[in-house]
Amino acid sequence: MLDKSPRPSAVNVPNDLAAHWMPFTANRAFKKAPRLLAGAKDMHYLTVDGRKIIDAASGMWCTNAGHGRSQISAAIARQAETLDYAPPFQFGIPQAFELASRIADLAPAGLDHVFFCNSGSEAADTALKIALAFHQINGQGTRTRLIGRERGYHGVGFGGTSVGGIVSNRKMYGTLLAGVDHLPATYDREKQAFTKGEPEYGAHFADEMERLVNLHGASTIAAVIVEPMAGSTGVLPPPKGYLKRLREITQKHGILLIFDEVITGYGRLGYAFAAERYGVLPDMITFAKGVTNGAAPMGGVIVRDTIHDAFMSGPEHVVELTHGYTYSAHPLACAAGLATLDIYRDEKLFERARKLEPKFADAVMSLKGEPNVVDIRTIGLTAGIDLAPRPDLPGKRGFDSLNSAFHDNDLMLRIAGDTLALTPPLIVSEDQIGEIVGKVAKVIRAVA
Ligand code: PXG
Repeated sequence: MLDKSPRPSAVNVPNDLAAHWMPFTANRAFKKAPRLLAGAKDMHYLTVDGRKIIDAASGMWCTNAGHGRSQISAAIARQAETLDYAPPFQFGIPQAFELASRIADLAPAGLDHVFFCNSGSEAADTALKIALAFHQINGQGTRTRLIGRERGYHGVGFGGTSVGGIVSNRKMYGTLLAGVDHLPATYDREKQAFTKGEPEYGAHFADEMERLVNLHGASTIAAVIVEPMAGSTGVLPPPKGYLKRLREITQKHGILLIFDEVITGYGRLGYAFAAERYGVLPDMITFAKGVTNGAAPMGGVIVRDTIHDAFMSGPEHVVELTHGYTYSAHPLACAAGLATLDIYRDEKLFERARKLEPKFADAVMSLKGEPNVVDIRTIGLTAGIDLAPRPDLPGKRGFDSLNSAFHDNDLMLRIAGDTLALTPPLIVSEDQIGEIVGKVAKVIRAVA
């Protein structure tokens, strides 16, 4: 039970929730009306007051196989009993090598090596550092510029924040990394509104990469990082042909292309990775979240053999890449990852997402015409629903939706400003899709 005993607190809250400064949360509002979770099973969370709420967010884009998978928790427990921790520098555990091989097998051919870390943020920073180091050992040390994209999200490290394209995440943190530039976002509501899947309009946004090359010089640019589908800023599917064109331009100029697949990896778009869906081979793929079904923190970077191999020279006793984390390839995360990949394979969850995609898209698109709905985008088992902002209060209608969903409609969704994001576990049934969409309609009416 929640301890409600009075304690001195720095802020005026109704209970003892003061000490925990919550991440990316409106803390004062939360502590006045907490959204507290106590359990989870399959498609549902259980609240501390005993309500069962349907999870239309996979927690936070993590639990693609649904909650409370005993195969995963048993694997973690077994691993904790057998080998709780092992140093990942200069020592190894078999599970880390096995998991890396399994992940490389799922990735497109040529992406054969996996560097482990603990989160999507670390994965982004790791990929950017590998890109810089690669050019240096490849004799092209002038390639130091990093290119991101407006409305991109690559976590909260200084690297990821710098290449990220969300002003509120950037503006408080000084000058960030030097030498970073951004592509424009790929969204144009007038031309794309209410599209299922990849919009026809917008491949030309990739040509902006040529403009950046002309501005800065190809010999100064190390890498471009993009999410194949921008998730955090409200589900922006890539325009048809956009990613292919970005690949062609980067390849022509010797610039590495990094796909941030923290959200799109492990089935969200119906494939192991979006790179497969789009038939585009990047130089690196970052992943996190779904790799362990959210049950243990883990992230990583899948690297092209040519890049990896370039590091494997020099005296053999010398560390080839001076980078890594105390918890890289943590035993509990490796155990969770192996059990998770078993479930994805045995239950064919990526294929399931692919099959459900048209039904999911039709169901969500039926919300067109509800009050204040100005756009709906769907892709894989994910959708973004844009609500018109309340006058002079951007983000308030979205925030009210989160609360209406949780407190009044037994629904968990994600919000990005005034956009509602739906991204249910891939085990969701057709009936449950209908239930979720019905609840979302009620939420939208409640905040009208
Ligand atoms: N890259 C991408 C594409 C992400 O979506 C990260 C990196 C950072 O991962 P970590 O593990 O460091 O948080 C993310 C994280 C949302 C939401 O509501 C999305 C994320 C995190 C929190 C909320 O859309 N994505």
